[in-house]
Amino acid sequence: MSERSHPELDPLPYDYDALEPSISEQVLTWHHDTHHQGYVNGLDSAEATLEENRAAGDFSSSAGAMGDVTHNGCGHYLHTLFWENMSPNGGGEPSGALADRIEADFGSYEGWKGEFEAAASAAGGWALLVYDPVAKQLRNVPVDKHDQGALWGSHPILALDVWEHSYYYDYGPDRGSFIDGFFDVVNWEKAESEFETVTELFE
Ligand code: MN3
Repeated sequence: MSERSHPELDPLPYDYDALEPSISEQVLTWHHDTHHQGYVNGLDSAEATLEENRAAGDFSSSAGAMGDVTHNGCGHYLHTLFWENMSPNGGGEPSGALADRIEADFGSYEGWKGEFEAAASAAGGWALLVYDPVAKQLRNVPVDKHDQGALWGSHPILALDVWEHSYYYDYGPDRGSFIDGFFDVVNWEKAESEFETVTELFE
Protein backbone atom coordinates (compact mmCIF):
# COMPACT_ATOMS: atom_id res chain seq x y z
CA MET A 1 0.00 0.00 0.00
CA SER A 2 1.33 3.45 -0.86
CA GLU A 3 2.21 5.82 1.94
CA ARG A 4 -0.70 8.02 2.97
CA SER A 5 -0.23 11.77 2.41
CA HIS A 6 -0.61 13.86 5.56
CA PRO A 7 -2.57 17.13 5.71
CA GLU A 8 -0.41 20.14 6.48
CA LEU A 9 -1.03 23.59 7.93
CA ASP A 10 0.26 26.38 5.70
CA PRO A 11 1.59 29.56 7.34
CA LEU A 12 -0.68 32.60 7.25
CA PRO A 13 -0.32 34.65 4.05
CA TYR A 14 0.49 37.76 6.19
CA ASP A 15 1.93 38.62 9.63
CA TYR A 16 -0.06 37.79 12.76
CA ASP A 17 -0.67 41.48 13.47
CA ALA A 18 -1.51 42.36 9.86
CA LEU A 19 -5.31 42.36 10.30
CA GLU A 20 -5.40 44.65 13.36
CA PRO A 21 -7.64 46.22 14.50
CA SER A 22 -10.23 43.92 12.88
CA ILE A 23 -8.55 40.82 14.37
CA SER A 24 -5.85 41.11 17.03
CA GLU A 25 -2.41 39.51 16.82
CA GLN A 26 -3.32 37.40 19.86
CA VAL A 27 -6.52 36.00 18.36
CA LEU A 28 -4.92 35.30 14.98
CA THR A 29 -2.04 33.49 16.72
CA TRP A 30 -4.36 31.29 18.80
CA HIS A 31 -6.78 30.79 15.93
CA HIS A 32 -4.18 29.70 13.36
CA ASP A 33 -1.55 27.98 15.51
CA THR A 34 -3.85 26.23 17.99
CA HIS A 35 -7.37 25.89 16.53
CA HIS A 36 -6.52 25.38 12.85
CA GLN A 37 -3.56 23.15 13.77
CA GLY A 38 -5.98 21.10 15.88
CA TYR A 39 -8.22 20.41 12.88
CA VAL A 40 -5.22 19.40 10.76
CA ASN A 41 -4.08 17.03 13.52
CA GLY A 42 -7.63 15.70 14.00
CA LEU A 43 -7.98 14.98 10.27
CA ASP A 44 -4.62 13.19 10.18
CA SER A 45 -5.45 11.14 13.26
CA ALA A 46 -8.90 10.13 11.96
CA GLU A 47 -7.38 9.03 8.66
CA ALA A 48 -4.78 6.98 10.54
CA THR A 49 -7.58 5.25 12.46
CA LEU A 50 -9.44 4.42 9.24
CA GLU A 51 -6.25 2.99 7.72
CA GLU A 52 -5.48 0.87 10.80
CA ASN A 53 -9.06 -0.42 10.90
CA ARG A 54 -8.93 -1.47 7.24
CA ALA A 55 -5.64 -3.29 7.84
CA ALA A 56 -7.08 -5.05 10.90
CA GLY A 57 -10.45 -5.80 9.31
CA ASP A 58 -12.07 -4.26 12.41
CA PHE A 59 -14.46 -1.43 11.53
CA SER A 60 -15.98 -0.94 14.97
CA SER A 61 -14.54 2.58 15.40
CA SER A 62 -14.65 3.56 11.71
CA ALA A 63 -18.00 5.39 11.69
CA GLY A 64 -16.79 7.76 14.40
CA ALA A 65 -13.51 8.28 12.55
CA MET A 66 -15.34 9.08 9.30
CA GLY A 67 -17.34 11.72 11.19
CA ASP A 68 -14.05 13.08 12.51
CA VAL A 69 -12.79 13.33 8.91
CA THR A 70 -15.72 15.51 7.81
CA HIS A 71 -15.60 17.69 10.96
CA ASN A 72 -11.84 18.24 10.94
CA GLY A 73 -11.48 18.17 7.16
CA CYS A 74 -14.11 20.88 6.68
CA GLY A 75 -12.51 22.80 9.57
CA HIS A 76 -9.14 22.60 7.84
CA TYR A 77 -10.41 23.58 4.37
CA LEU A 78 -12.64 26.44 5.56
CA HIS A 79 -9.93 27.98 7.76
CA THR A 80 -7.50 27.88 4.82
CA LEU A 81 -10.02 29.81 2.70
CA PHE A 82 -10.81 32.18 5.60
CA TRP A 83 -7.14 33.22 5.96
CA GLU A 84 -6.84 33.73 2.21
CA ASN A 85 -10.05 35.70 1.89
CA MET A 86 -8.78 38.38 4.28
CA SER A 87 -5.97 40.84 3.56
CA PRO A 88 -4.38 43.87 5.24
CA ASN A 89 -5.15 45.64 1.93
CA GLY A 90 -8.75 44.38 1.87
CA GLY A 91 -12.12 46.02 2.22
CA GLY A 92 -14.40 47.64 -0.31
CA GLU A 93 -16.74 45.85 -2.66
CA PRO A 94 -16.30 43.09 -5.25
CA SER A 95 -15.69 43.88 -8.90
CA GLY A 96 -15.73 42.12 -12.25
CA ALA A 97 -17.65 38.92 -12.95
CA LEU A 98 -18.30 38.21 -9.25
CA ALA A 99 -19.84 41.65 -8.71
CA ASP A 100 -22.08 41.14 -11.76
CA ARG A 101 -23.21 37.73 -10.49
CA ILE A 102 -23.90 39.00 -6.98
CA GLU A 103 -26.13 41.66 -8.49
CA ALA A 104 -27.88 39.10 -10.73
CA ASP A 105 -28.43 36.52 -7.96
CA PHE A 106 -29.15 38.80 -4.98
CA GLY A 107 -30.55 41.92 -6.67
CA SER A 108 -27.77 44.18 -5.39
CA TYR A 109 -24.57 44.13 -3.34
CA GLU A 110 -26.59 45.42 -0.38
CA GLY A 111 -29.08 42.55 -0.82
CA TRP A 112 -26.23 40.06 -0.76
CA LYS A 113 -24.49 41.71 2.21
CA GLY A 114 -27.61 41.93 4.35
CA GLU A 115 -28.30 38.25 3.77
CA PHE A 116 -24.67 37.23 4.42
CA GLU A 117 -24.68 39.22 7.67
CA ALA A 118 -27.91 37.47 8.71
CA ALA A 119 -26.17 34.12 8.12
CA ALA A 120 -23.10 35.30 10.07
CA SER A 121 -25.24 36.53 12.98
CA ALA A 122 -27.19 33.27 13.31
CA ALA A 123 -24.73 30.53 12.36
CA GLY A 124 -23.13 28.24 14.93
CA GLY A 125 -19.98 27.99 12.83
CA TRP A 126 -19.59 29.78 9.52
CA ALA A 127 -21.24 32.11 7.05
CA LEU A 128 -20.35 31.08 3.51
CA LEU A 129 -20.90 32.55 0.08
CA VAL A 130 -20.94 29.51 -2.19
CA TYR A 131 -21.37 28.74 -5.86
CA ASP A 132 -24.06 26.09 -6.42
CA PRO A 133 -23.09 24.19 -9.62
CA VAL A 134 -26.51 22.52 -9.95
CA ALA A 135 -28.55 25.74 -10.01
CA LYS A 136 -25.50 27.62 -11.41
CA GLN A 137 -25.95 30.44 -8.95
CA LEU A 138 -24.45 32.00 -5.85
CA ARG A 139 -26.00 31.31 -2.44
CA ASN A 140 -25.35 32.36 1.15
CA VAL A 141 -25.24 29.44 3.57
CA PRO A 142 -25.17 29.44 7.40
CA VAL A 143 -23.16 26.43 8.63
CA ASP A 144 -23.11 24.94 12.13
CA LYS A 145 -19.80 23.47 13.35
CA HIS A 146 -17.80 23.06 10.11
CA ASP A 147 -20.00 20.69 8.12
CA GLN A 148 -23.61 20.94 9.27
CA GLY A 149 -25.83 22.73 6.78
CA ALA A 150 -23.49 22.39 3.82
CA LEU A 151 -25.02 22.27 0.34
CA TRP A 152 -23.70 19.24 -1.57
CA GLY A 153 -21.51 20.10 -4.53
CA SER A 154 -21.29 23.77 -3.73
CA HIS A 155 -17.92 25.52 -3.74
CA PRO A 156 -17.13 28.14 -1.05
CA ILE A 157 -16.19 31.52 -2.50
CA LEU A 158 -16.02 33.49 0.77
CA ALA A 159 -15.87 32.15 4.35
CA LEU A 160 -16.39 33.95 7.65
CA ASP A 161 -15.65 32.06 10.87
CA VAL A 162 -18.16 33.03 13.56
CA TRP A 163 -17.14 30.47 16.20
CA GLU A 164 -16.64 32.29 19.49
CA HIS A 165 -12.87 31.62 19.36
CA SER A 166 -12.87 33.82 16.25
CA TYR A 167 -13.95 37.03 17.99
CA TYR A 168 -14.77 36.78 21.71
CA TYR A 169 -11.35 37.91 22.99
CA ASP A 170 -11.49 41.01 20.77
CA TYR A 171 -15.20 41.88 20.82
CA GLY A 172 -16.87 39.98 23.67
CA PRO A 173 -20.48 39.08 22.76
CA ASP A 174 -20.64 41.82 20.10
CA ARG A 175 -20.50 39.56 17.06
CA GLY A 176 -21.90 42.35 14.86
CA SER A 177 -18.81 44.52 15.37
CA PHE A 178 -16.61 41.56 14.46
CA ILE A 179 -18.62 41.09 11.24
CA ASP A 180 -18.11 44.81 10.47
CA GLY A 181 -14.37 44.33 11.15
CA PHE A 182 -14.28 41.41 8.73
CA PHE A 183 -15.64 43.62 5.96
CA ASP A 184 -12.76 46.07 6.57
CA VAL A 185 -10.24 43.34 5.66
CA VAL A 186 -12.24 41.16 3.24
CA ASN A 187 -10.10 40.11 0.26
CA TRP A 188 -12.45 40.34 -2.74
CA GLU A 189 -9.61 39.53 -5.15
CA LYS A 190 -9.37 36.04 -3.66
CA ALA A 191 -13.17 35.60 -3.83
CA GLU A 192 -13.16 36.75 -7.46
CA SER A 193 -10.47 34.22 -8.38
CA GLU A 194 -12.38 31.39 -6.61
CA PHE A 195 -15.52 32.38 -8.50
CA GLU A 196 -13.69 32.43 -11.85
CA THR A 197 -12.11 29.01 -11.17
CA VAL A 198 -15.40 27.34 -10.32
CA THR A 199 -17.49 28.93 -13.08
CA GLU A 200 -14.86 27.85 -15.64
CA LEU A 201 -15.46 24.28 -14.46
CA PHE A 202 -19.26 24.35 -14.45
CA GLU A 203 -20.47 26.95 -16.96
MN1 MN3 B 1 -12.08 28.87 13.75
